[in-house]
Amino acid sequence: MSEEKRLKIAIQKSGRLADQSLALLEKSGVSLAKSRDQLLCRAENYPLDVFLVRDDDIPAFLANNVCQLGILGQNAFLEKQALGNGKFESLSQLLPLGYGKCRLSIAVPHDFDYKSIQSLTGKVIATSYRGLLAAYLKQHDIDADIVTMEGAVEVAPRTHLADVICDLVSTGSTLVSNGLVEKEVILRSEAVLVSNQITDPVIAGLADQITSRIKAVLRAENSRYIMLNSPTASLDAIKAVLPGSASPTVMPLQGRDDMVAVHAVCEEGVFWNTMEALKANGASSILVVPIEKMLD
Ligand code: PRT
Ligand code: ZN
Repeated sequence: MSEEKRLKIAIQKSGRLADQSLALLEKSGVSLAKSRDQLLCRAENYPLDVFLVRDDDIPAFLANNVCQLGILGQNAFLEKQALGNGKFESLSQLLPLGYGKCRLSIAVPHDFDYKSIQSLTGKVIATSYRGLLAAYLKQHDIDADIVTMEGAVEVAPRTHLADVICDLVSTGSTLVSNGLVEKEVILRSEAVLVSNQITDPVIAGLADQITSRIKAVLRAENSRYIMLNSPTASLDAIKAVLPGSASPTVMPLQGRDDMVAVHAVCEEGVFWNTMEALKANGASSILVVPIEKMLD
């Protein structure tokens, strides 16, 4: 009997994306043996092996076809492509995943007289993203020196290693506590699902299936099911207020000619102001519930 073909996916072993990447696979119906100490984790109920690695290694795992799918920050992926001399060109981004959001930005000390990107001419910029920074400077025709640092980029100006920095920012508190001010956003990033060019049709089928399950999970997470009663006369006004819902289901309410029940999937958040607007238009008994799974 031929050996079962298994899809292989690489995710971050530990770090900012690790927990959410694992949780996303589990929500997609893959149950994994819990050990985190090993490199490889076999799914028990799906032909999938999960490689737990450093995010920086994921593009190489894909380029060498050790894995066919990977989850990493778009920043890390694009930086590898920018530096890779074509090695990572055949990899493609399939899907943004909505977590690990950050931006790659240029920040300057608060007493730096920054007028425009031209102010960077002749300056020394410390970064862990040489490839993306160099491309950005080239695009803006700026001649500056780049110093590559693996970590603690934010201390470079204070230690006179560099004039300014280019680093990832999420809340901005690291910049503030180091007396730095964000001036240019080079890239807005989040975790992405990346794939290599899959030639085996069985593996390609598995990759498609996992990708559409992940899509469905993300859609369900962003969607809400809303139920309400509407006066028949104000149905159009209420439909107009329902966020991101093309065609709600409208049902009669027994014994009431003047009222109908409206059910809809809203593919975006339903906030208090929407509920209040629905109420102002005559809606009553408004119920908003999360959706666990969704498949078209
Ligand atoms: O061990 P391994 O190599 O796998 O992990 P790592 O240390 O290289 O990466 P990790 O876990 O720190 O980050 C993984 C990914 O998370 C990054 O590639 C980004 O896509 C994403 N991400 C999201 C971030 C941040 N937000 C972030 N804020 N990565 C790093 N930071 C750092 C940033 O470099 C700076 O030092 O956090 C600091 C700034 O944060 P704020 O909140 O103070 O602005
Ligand atoms: Zn890393």
